[in-house]
Amino acid sequence: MAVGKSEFIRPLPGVELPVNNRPDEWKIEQGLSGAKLPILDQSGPEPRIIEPQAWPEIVKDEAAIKAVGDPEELFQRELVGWQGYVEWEAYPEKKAAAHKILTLQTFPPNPEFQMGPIPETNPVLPGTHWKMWHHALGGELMSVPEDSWKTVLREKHPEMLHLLQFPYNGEPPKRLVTDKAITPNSLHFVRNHGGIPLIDKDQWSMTLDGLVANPRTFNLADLMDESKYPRVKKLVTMQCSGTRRIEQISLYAGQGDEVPQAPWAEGAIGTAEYTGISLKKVIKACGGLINGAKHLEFYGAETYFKDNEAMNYLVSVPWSKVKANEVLLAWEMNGEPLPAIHGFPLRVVVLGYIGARSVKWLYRVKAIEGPSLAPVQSKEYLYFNQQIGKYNQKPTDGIQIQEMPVSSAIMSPWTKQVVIHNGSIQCKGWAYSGGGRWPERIELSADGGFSWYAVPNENMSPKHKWTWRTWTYDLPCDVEGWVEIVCRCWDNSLNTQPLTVRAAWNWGLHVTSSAHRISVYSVNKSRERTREKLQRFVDEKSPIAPLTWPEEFRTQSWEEYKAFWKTNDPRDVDD
Ligand SMILES: Nc1nc2c(c(=O)[nH]1)N[C@H]1C(S)=C(S)[C@@H](COP(=O)(O)O)O[C@H]1N2
Ligand SMILES: [Mo]
Repeated sequence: MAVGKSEFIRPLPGVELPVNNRPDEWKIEQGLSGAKLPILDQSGPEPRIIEPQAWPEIVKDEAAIKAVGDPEELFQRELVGWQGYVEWEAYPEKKAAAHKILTLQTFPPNPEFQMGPIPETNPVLPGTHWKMWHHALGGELMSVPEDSWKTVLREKHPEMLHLLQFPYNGEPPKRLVTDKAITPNSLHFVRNHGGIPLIDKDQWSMTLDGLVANPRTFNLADLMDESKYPRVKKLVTMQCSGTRRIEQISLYAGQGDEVPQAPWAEGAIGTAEYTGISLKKVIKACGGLINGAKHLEFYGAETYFKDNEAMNYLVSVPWSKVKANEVLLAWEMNGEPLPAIHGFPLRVVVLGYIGARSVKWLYRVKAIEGPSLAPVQSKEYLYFNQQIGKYNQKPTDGIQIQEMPVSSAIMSPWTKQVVIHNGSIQCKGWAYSGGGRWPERIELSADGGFSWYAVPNENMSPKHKWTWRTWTYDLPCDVEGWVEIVCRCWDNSLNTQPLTVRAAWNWGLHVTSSAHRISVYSVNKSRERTREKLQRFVDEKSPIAPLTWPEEFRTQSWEEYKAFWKTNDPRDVDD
């Protein structure tokens, strides 16, 4: 009987191995355990090692927290029929109370996953901090994490990849991302910054105020009045600027914003037909903008936490975008009422901008002079220069991301996959460009980006101004072994994608728009020998996977071998 591996490496009884290093020293030296790597400080007269530091002790001043007040009263539901909605922006004293409670205690650190192994669980990350912050305030927020998860299970497809349980962030698995050019609602990715408010549509209303001539409140029936607001139906691709972040995380983790966020792959993008009206018409109904208003700030009903502050979800878009009729207020998604998870009963849909501006569970639109100062607008969703590091950057160093650059991704095959083919590898994926530009040409390379084949037009889904195009292509590939398949898109302005992740680096881990690269192990069955060999695996009943296992049968007989040397030059020659 074979000796088990663990038996083999166990030291002999009574023999102590003379080990001075920590057991994982080799892994640390090789960068295979980045989170534990000590910092090397060379800035002083002598080099110094800063070991990973222990997290400060968790503290909680129960008495002082209690003295702030009764959570049931402090943080109560703002409106009848709006489960999970606590209003913050209208009550500075309430914000102050929440801040006090959050700073009278500390929370354990988030588990490291960017520089450590990503857990093999679904949900991948639990979102422990966010749950704790909601529980720390209590009141209406107490049951939000649990209620939100129930909504996920009710509304989303059972095959969704749950990247972050709370706030819920999920994307469809690769095989379903581009299965249809229009994404079914249950498979559309979800990016939440907080809980999912459950709003009774009959109790819903929205206020338009700030720098408008006549501030007004609208209910759904008002907005659905076609005699006042012409109905708009638009096919729109929503893309989170974090899409494909995993490529940046896997190469060089380093996020400007320390909060663990969804390690998005290629599925944080989806396309749906939205029904609603143009926001411009609603602003007109309020008598238009006044006093130099240039931006519209959107308020989402859920609670967002940032730096020990509680707030609602706020972002803004410029008036020029609204004026062009490119900002919709939508209540239907693919012919159905918006699912709760996508903003029921009404959300903003900003055509051609990153998803972050398309505010869900909208309850207020405020006309303001400059871009919103709220953190999602001013401190997050920023595009930094590559040379700005974590300890150097400040928010004004980043470009506020609005329109995504042209991008594309391969959904099949998967990276590291062994593909048996007949001379061409069947590939499929998506391509998208922000700002109302669209994919004109999609190109694939089987040699790392030296030669490119164009996907024929008939293999691409129809062209629309605000949407992606899905595509399929049989990529010619003669060689065997590892090949690097690359995909890139040219949009109608002839913008294309940088060829490497590093060439378009962002410390904020947003906008991974480089050409998508995957490594595939090509097995070309159109080659006779490969075909025969594969048949032998079948005949010999021998497993063909995994790649690194030796073959269990002889691949050449001695007769064949000797015959070769008789008819060919020998290994060495004398003259
Ligand atoms: N109220 C609110 N609106 C929001 C968000 C949010 O967290 N809260 N997330 C934004 C972000 S970052 C994205 S990418 C899109 C995602 O839309 P979806 O969840 O419907 O796919 O919603 C945007 N609207
Ligand atoms: Mo997003």
